[in-house]
Amino acid sequence: MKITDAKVIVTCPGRNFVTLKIYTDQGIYGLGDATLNGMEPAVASYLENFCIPALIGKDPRNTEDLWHYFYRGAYWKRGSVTMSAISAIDMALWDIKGKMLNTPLYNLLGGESREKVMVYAHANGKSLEEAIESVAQEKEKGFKAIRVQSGIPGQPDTYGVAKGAAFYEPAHPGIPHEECWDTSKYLNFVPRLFEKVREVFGNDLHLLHDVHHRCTPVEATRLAKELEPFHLFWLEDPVTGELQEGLRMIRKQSSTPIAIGEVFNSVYDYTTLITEQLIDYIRMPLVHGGGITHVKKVADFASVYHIQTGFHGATDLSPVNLAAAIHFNKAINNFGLQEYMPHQEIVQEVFRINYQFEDGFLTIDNTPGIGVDIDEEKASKYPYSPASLPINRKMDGTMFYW
Ligand code: KDG
Ligand code: MG
Repeated sequence: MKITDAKVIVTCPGRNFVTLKIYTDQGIYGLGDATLNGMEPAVASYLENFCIPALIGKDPRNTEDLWHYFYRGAYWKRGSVTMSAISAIDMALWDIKGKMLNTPLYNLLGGESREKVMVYAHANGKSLEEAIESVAQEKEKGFKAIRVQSGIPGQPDTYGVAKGAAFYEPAHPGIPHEECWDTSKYLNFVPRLFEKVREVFGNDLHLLHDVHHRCTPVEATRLAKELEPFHLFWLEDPVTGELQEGLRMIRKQSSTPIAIGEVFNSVYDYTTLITEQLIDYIRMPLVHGGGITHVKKVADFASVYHIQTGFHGATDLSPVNLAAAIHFNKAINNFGLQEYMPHQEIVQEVFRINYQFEDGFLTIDNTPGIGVDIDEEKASKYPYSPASLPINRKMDGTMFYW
């Protein structure tokens, strides 16, 4: 079996997606997600100029060797752009493998460890009251786990809060727009938010919160301790993950579970965090973490240390990634929770999906491979539209993490 061709499809049905399609001499093709929010053309270019020419003529069944060809074989390693490209190649090859063997992807990753995967919703509001209303709406839809983000009194912008009635989408047309941030206002407010949410909804609902990398270890430790009475399912990205040792202080002083790594792309981002048991959930998704081949190894490594998966699943990850993640989560033993921000309806004009939400869980059908397809004619009607993620400054203008 040989790879005969591959192409990159960039489309914008409401938001940008990059999809890699790999063709074989046996009429089977595979799809992989290569979307990296705000950096789509960079990944497309790496795929088109460096990866695709090297793929032609290779045997698509050799997923392990091809992963190492593009990772180990490349002198310049890691980084979100190249790892997203490798992820897409790997995902598409596993899609081909499943189609070739006429079986859904989860059967190749361990079979069925569970029938359905629990997912969490996003609730957000410009004020505490609006956030509470939003939690009620998501609970009404059947979600058993809900992430809560709220506007902070006295602070004009807050991560995770939708501007209008529309869905929360952080990327905006053109160059990055600027947001501003005040950590002390945030730290004073968030425990009050969760106190209220528990008071209104009781203890059964799983609650999550995303700090989005904005605290120092000492600030994050204070927050994790003050949130302890409200029993969060997880506190996400409490500090930036660039310094893995930064998680030690939080871990030593608080029992609030920690999830980290939606911006990670390698097992080497996780080694200290896993071996020292500094975290509880790995967030690195298939689309940015080197695909199924690499993330399976990270998940297996994590399982030895009682750490579970909690993959990133915002709307800037395509349906191809989400379907692959459902297969993955269905198969492994140490699945924790999957993020689920439903895509806008228009996305389904371009992508035919094979998963379904019901009562707080996602299920996937038995279509061979990953099971998602793309309508290229429809995709071509929605050309790439440049958009960037924001940048963030402290109130005095100092550049900060977004
Ligand atoms: O593109 C960036 C978003 O995917 C990210 O900000 C979303 O933090 C996020 C989350 O937890 O979903
Ligand atoms: Mg996040």
